[in-house]
Amino acid sequence: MAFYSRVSGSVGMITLQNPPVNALSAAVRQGIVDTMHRALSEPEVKSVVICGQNGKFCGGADIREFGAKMTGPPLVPMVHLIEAASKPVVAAIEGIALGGGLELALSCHYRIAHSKARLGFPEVALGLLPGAGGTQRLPRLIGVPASLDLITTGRQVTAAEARQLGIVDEVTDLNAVDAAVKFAQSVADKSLDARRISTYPCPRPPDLDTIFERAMQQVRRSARGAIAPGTCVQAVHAAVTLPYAKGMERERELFSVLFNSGQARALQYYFFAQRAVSRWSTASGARWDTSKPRPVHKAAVIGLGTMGRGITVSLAQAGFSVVAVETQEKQLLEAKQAVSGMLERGAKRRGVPLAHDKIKYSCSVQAVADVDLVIEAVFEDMALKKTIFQQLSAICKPGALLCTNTSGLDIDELASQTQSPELVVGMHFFAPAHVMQLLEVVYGPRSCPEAVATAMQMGKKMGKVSVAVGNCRGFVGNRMLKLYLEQAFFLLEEGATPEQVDQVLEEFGFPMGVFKVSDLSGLDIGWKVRKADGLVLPAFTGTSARIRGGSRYSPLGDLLCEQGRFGQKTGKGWYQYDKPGGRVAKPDPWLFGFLEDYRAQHGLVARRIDHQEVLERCLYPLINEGFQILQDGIAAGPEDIDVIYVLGYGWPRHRGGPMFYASQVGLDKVVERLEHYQQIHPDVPGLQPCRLLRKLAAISNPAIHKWREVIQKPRSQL
Ligand code: 3H9
Repeated sequence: MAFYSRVSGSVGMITLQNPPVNALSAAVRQGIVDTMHRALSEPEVKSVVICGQNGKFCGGADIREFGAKMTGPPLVPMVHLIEAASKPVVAAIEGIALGGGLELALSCHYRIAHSKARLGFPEVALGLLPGAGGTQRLPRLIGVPASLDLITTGRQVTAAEARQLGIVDEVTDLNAVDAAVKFAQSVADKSLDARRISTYPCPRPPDLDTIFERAMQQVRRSARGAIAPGTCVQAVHAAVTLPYAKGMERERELFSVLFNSGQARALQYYFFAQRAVSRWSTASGARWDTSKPRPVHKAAVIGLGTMGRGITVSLAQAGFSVVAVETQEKQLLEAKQAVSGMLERGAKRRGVPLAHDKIKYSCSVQAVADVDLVIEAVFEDMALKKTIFQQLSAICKPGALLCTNTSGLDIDELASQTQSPELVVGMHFFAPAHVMQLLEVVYGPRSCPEAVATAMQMGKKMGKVSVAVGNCRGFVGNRMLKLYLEQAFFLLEEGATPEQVDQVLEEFGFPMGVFKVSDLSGLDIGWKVRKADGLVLPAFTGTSARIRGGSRYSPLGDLLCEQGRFGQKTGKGWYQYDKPGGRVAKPDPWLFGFLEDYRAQHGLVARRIDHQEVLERCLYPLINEGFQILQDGIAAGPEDIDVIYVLGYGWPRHRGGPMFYASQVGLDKVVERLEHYQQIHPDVPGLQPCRLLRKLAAISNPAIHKWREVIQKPRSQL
């Protein structure tokens, strides 16, 4: 709601009250309308200040209300009421003025911001556009190019930048509400004619068409199929080309298209999913609210390859003292140089404080004796990791947490090498570790709740979104990815090309198709793992070359590696590149010949595979594995899986994540298509719908937030 008070005799104060971010719920909107009328009717009141409780102006429309029927006064008439007021209205912006919150501020006649406040229009990230006049007022205030930047990207600006752009009138380091009250008193008698932004003409730059064409191209390039950014451009276009009232009509039409779209639903689901994963729980019943993290001041990283370097940078930038260990002197020197470069680039590009002095380098594992937490980041080699964990267990001080950055090996096996298996957890970072936002925190059956809580909190301090997952081969992300990769290989065997598969996946919204990603990360990585798993057999012909453990297996990746085609690094992989290390993928005629020979050798007849089959064959087995993961209790809920896929694997955010996508497609349809493909390819693994998926599909597609009720029932009942 909104609370009304009178300060200094003549200033009516409206305080928004809706924790945690004073979002504009129906009650708050009603409160603003009622208190505005009151302030305008009280003769003693000469001016009005609008502020938010608890140091936060307003986080925008209340997203929690979006799914329900609209009640209370709408936002647009509310902002018009404020702008049309006969008494000056001043916004006192502390903390945040976002989305509808900034629109509320723009309807006021003046804006005073605290120096630490952040302002912006993040609607685009929710699949929306600023729909309470933001697309029409902002361009009138700060011009078209700056408005396009803020509205299409959702970028938030500091108070200082807002002042520079002309969004706020004053910035203060002192109490912004007190400053606003003083300001309101000083302008009490001033004319408001020049203060109503809706009456301003919209600046019309001479190169208007070029600006909009460029903006459209830019959003098309980066949006990967998301419709909101382009629609934001159209709404700003209306501000320049139409009178205000007509522009508002256009804004309403465009907002309504977005609001009712599946993409907005997906993005809003994702907004809450990303927050829900911090309220983690484990299969053994440990929980975020009952488990206390241990203090960590000093951490160590063992192994300074690509991952170890990124983790070191991330830790140092988060303010931790780091001992970085690499036993080979030459590699230590190289790593030191690389880490310095990464820190400098971080400082230059993102303004992160330089943190060279936080890192001590050493060639000896003994140097980690006094740290609170170690992250092992050596090669994916179980024997090597086991030796390191034995050493760490002997060297580290009692109570130190021992973490591994393995991307899929057994945490429990590593824990069993130590004297305190309860202090062992996985911290699975994604490359490049100082950039990627995702951290899978993997708990083993013996990991104690404090160890999980500590790793989760460490991730948060490093600016990551941490997701707690159980221990199994590949954990959540890579376990599901295996199914996706396998299907892509099978599609090549059956007649598809890497370009065709990649194109379908890129049109779906992945930044890169599966084969381009494979070339980028290096085909040899998977090859090493498959070799260690005994899957790579010496070359021989016959059907057994394509069978492992009774299931169909495609050795295509292995055969490419045998040819030295490791991807970008060797200039050849699924595609060809102009040189080793080249980035631009070109179809390779050699590969077409190779695939033809391969098919001929194995008696496979190439067929035409359509777009839909490529998509369903790649995505549905991955989704099915997601349900199996839920069934096994490896992930607590669909949100965990979706956040992992969006942040770690390039799943398009506007499709919500694989589990949300499945809920939109319809679980019965996913089951039906999997069964269809299973009938045609009975030897292909991963096509049999799992019990949980079948069960949920059978109870007529419950909404995704209801799945947990089914999942949480004892597994025997699934
Ligand atoms: C809009 O305004 C449309 C209009 O243009 C037109 C309409 C016609 N509503 O992120 P945090 C909750 S669209 C409801 O962990 P932080 C959030 O769920 C809106 N709840 O904290 C969480 O709840 P819980 C445009 C909201 O400090 C808690 O607050 N506005 C809203 O890291 C804390 O959030 C946006 O898109 C909301 N609007 O970051 C702003 N916002 O504790 C979106 C937050 O139960 N919000 N909550 O998990 C944000 O960007 C960040 O939450 C914010 C705080 C920067 C505000």
